[in-house]
Amino acid sequence: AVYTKAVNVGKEKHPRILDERIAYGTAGFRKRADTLDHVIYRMGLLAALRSMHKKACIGVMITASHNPEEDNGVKLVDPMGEMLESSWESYATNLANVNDDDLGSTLKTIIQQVGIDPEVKGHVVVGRDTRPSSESLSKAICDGAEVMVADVQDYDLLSTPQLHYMVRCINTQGAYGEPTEDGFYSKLSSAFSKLMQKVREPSAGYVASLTVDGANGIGAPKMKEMMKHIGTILNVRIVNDGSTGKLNHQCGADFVKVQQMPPQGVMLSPGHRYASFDGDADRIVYYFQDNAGHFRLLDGDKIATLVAGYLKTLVSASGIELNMGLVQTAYANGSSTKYITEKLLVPVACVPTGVKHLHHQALCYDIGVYFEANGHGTVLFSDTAMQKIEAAGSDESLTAEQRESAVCLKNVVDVINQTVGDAISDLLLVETVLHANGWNAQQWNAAYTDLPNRQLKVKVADRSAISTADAERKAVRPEGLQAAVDATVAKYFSGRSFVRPSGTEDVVRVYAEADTQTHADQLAHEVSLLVF
Ligand code: NG1
Ligand code: ZN
Repeated sequence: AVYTKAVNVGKEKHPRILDERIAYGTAGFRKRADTLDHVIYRMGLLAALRSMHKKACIGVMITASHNPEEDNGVKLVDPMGEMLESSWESYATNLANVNDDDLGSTLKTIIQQVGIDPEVKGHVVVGRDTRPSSESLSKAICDGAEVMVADVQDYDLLSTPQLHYMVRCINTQGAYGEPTEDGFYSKLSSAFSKLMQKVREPSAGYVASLTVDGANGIGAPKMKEMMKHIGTILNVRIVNDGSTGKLNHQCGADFVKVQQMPPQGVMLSPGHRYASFDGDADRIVYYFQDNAGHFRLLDGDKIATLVAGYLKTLVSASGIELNMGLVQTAYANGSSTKYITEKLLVPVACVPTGVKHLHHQALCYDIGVYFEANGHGTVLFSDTAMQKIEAAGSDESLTAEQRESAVCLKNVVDVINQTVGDAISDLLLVETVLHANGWNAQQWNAAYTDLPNRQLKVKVADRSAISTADAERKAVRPEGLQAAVDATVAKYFSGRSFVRPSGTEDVVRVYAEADTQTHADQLAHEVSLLVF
């Protein structure tokens, strides 16, 4: 009966209107919002199946992150708040592309292949960003999940990382926190308040005040809510809060990172600290104007090194034995990798683009710090790490100073959203470290100097003609491309460049870095000509 109902509700309320094939990629499905209704309905069906299979609550987020306002998208969230397991991506793609009439039989096939017990009751939770299209699309999710007789809980407006947090809280019966918005703010803000109470050097350069660009998205109202819980220990001014500007237009973390300039609505004042969220608040970058009047970006690499350095100090001060690793992608600035390896003495792993790869690798350490250069990242603590940190906080055989560092470490853990990169949580984490170190943005930036770099997008007939290996740092197809890139790179001092097909846009991305900005621009341009 559910199979027939899935077909009927699909035909009546969410008919397939898209002719071209759509694929579940690194960020789920993303397209123009007006072509997505049936895809989203079907993800409601699939989320219910996934929930029945895992016997756990599954999340669905409606957002297209930093894409233009006209786009939208959908992502499924697995039981511990992580991205949907890769093996299910093909079920998602398949279900999204079949004709309305074949919906029932496709569902039946998935149920049989996976071995799902049809008697299990599913539980699906839904969140959405502030896009105008998101409200009706979230109804399509509910329709899909309800056809499969799942319980549906609609959280309405949430940032992407908040939805991930809810899923984990629900599936751990509250051990990770309360599965409510208030629970989210309370957990993070109470840990943050304790960390900010610690006294620091009187001569310190830290000032507890910054400006946040909300990208005219969900991050602005959610950050405002967080500030109600935080009070006066941190002074945050929010611009691009969605009251006048358009989502992601001339603002937000992606704009600032790629354009390497401040967003609309921000007049840089020297010495002040700024941060930009992206449209669904899972990315953050910082920036400031230096004494010479130059715009300086503190991107995901800078955040990762700041956080890793601090954690390393805390771990060693608490006398706990824990191994730590840092995970990057090929887009990480070469200077950051050098600094982490040679100065911080923390091992670095390089993985392909996409959060799921970073997250997966970070699970290999007691403490795994991962960040994409674009500002998406977090820190993962293994169960062993958590037990050791908890125990050390009250271990009488340790010195008072060691115990205090362990308690501090525990509070740092509670400020972090371990499910996924989270702009609000990452902001509190960065502020914690700057406060502890007594640093202003300039002092933070002084750790290492970024190599000048450039990212370009190249439109090509078929981006799948390029395939890569070695964490996307080498092109293996088409034949001869890598040799040509190598020959070009060899002409530049400190040159590095690679090309890869984007997983979220129909373009090939070119990245280049070199000793000067002019050279980085030239190298990127020369390499982009090789891609055609
Ligand atoms: P693609 O389009 O595959 O490069 C982009 C980002 C990723 C990741 C995804 C998902 C860059 C260079 N790429 O992927 O890091 O964030 O979007 O949003 O920033
Ligand atoms: Zn995002």
